[in-house]
Amino acid sequence: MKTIFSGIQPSGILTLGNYLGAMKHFVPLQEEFNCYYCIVDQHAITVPQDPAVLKQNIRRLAALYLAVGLDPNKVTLFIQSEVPAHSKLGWIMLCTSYLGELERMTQFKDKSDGRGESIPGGLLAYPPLMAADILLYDTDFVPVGEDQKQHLELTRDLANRFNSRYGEVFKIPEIRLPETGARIMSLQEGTKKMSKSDSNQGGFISMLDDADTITKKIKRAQTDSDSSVRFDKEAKPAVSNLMTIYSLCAGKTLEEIEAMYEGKGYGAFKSELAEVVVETLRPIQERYEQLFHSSELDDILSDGARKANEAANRMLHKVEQVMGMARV
Ligand code: ATP
Ligand code: LTN
Repeated sequence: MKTIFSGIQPSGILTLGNYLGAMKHFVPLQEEFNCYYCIVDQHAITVPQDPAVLKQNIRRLAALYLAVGLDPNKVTLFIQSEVPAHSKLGWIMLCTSYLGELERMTQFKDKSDGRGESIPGGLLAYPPLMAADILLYDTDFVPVGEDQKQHLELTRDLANRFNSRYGEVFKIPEIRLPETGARIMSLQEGTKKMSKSDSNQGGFISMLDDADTITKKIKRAQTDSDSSVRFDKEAKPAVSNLMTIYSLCAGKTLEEIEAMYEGKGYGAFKSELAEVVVETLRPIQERYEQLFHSSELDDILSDGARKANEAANRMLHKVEQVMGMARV
């Protein structure tokens, strides 16, 4: 059986972009693959986090993973910091990296922008830690959104570099991008990806937003200058983004959506889009509420950490052996 690994940061409440670009695709994969899904709290602390909020976001993310339909009997769901091999291999991967390649990462440049002399070192070390996450499990495929493409390429480079120094230890993982929805854009700024850490709340729909909030955010979403509901990423990026969301939530093609709203303008389109999004999130939110407060959630995470530790320690040991760091 081939192996899947993916991670999501508990750096806020997940957005519709996280769901459509990543989490939604995790569910069918559990039927065919050996899946590891991780709450990457050590990645989240690369920018300052409030302890109480972080704690809550970790639990929220765990509950959401299950609420979308992941089955703990089929997948290993765990918290990164509960598996120390991640930070140990992360250090080794950092030592395998070159400063130049880390400084070239777009996410590093975006997140360090405007911080002057106070750029946290963790932002630079972020991709080697992500490489460690993936390489610990002999991963074949990594399902992520498009923003992670560069990090995946670096992971492959680091794995190859390590292998050519020490022998074939790591499997070289491949990225798996969704066909559509790999990059859902902000509702307010069409050139920025929808992001849970956006300071502009109107830019994203959170997976836990109530119906009123979702409707308001969609009504206020940016549109393009003419009033036709037509898909054209270049000329009409804002409406095309809303149409992508519609298509993924309702299971309709873009052509079907164009036909439905021909001659109708944005008003009708937006109010029906709001309904479609509310209905997509409603069953997830209901299951989420039950899971968040359950002790079952803790049992699942403990069991996940146990299974992940077992697999990760095996790989870490192999790495330390070839490097001359293990006594046995
Ligand atoms: P942050 O804003 O804190 O940097 P984020 O919202 O970008 O976080 P991550 O936790 O880093 O989210 O990403 C989780 C997964 O969601 C990744 O696979 C990522 O590629 C995907 N993803 C994030 N934003 C989008 C988006 N706007 N469209 C599609 N996929 C996305
Ligand atoms: N960098 C990713 C989160 C992440 C991840 C991973 C994704 C950390 N480790 C391993 C896939 C595999 C992000 O920002 N979305």
